[in-house]
Amino acid sequence: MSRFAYSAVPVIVTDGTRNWTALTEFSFEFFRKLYLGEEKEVNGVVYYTENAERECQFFPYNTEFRRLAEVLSMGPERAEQPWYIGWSNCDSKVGNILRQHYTKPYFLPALSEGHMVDWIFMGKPGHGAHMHIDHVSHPSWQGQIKGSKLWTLEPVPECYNECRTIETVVKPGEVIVLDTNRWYHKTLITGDELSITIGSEYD
Ligand SMILES: O=C(O)CCC(=O)C(=O)O
Repeated sequence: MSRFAYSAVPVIVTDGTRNWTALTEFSFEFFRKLYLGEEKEVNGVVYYTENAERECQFFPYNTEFRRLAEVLSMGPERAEQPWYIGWSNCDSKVGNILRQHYTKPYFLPALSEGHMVDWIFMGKPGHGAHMHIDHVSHPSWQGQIKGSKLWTLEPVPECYNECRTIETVVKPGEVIVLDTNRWYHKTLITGDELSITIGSEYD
């Protein structure tokens, strides 16, 4: 706890997703069905019953998408092109289903509070998030469900004498714990699999 959980020292826990069924269950198709429901085609037009009643934040990064539903309903031609996005889930019905497939990582202190808002990042190899620092309330954990993600971490100026730039690849099944308020960070999906991660803040 003192060395990692609240020290702002980044750490990767290689068995951090122990017992999570998310590793076998989560996929693009899983999220499509979860958020959009079954698709119906009427006169050549595809309709979805949108399941999520509440939308939360959506990060389009370098894409034209404005909503998660646009991503999840894109056609095969668009899916071939570059895309990387992130969103947070505020819908309790969806959240309850997501949480059947993962728990707060086992290594976090029992008394630490998980936040009910989950963050999901998904997208193709060769893409990721630009370098930035967050202004959120707490440090975060992020579980790598599918694909591999290269993280580049740059220290804040106050720590230049003691901290160094870190580059590390997080692989499926691993969890990165990072204070994104204190480390500038950017990501790049490596390998050739779609990347899917789920994460949350903790205190
Ligand atoms: O997972 C990613 O690709 C980006 C995550 C991120 O930038 C964040 O959590 O602030």
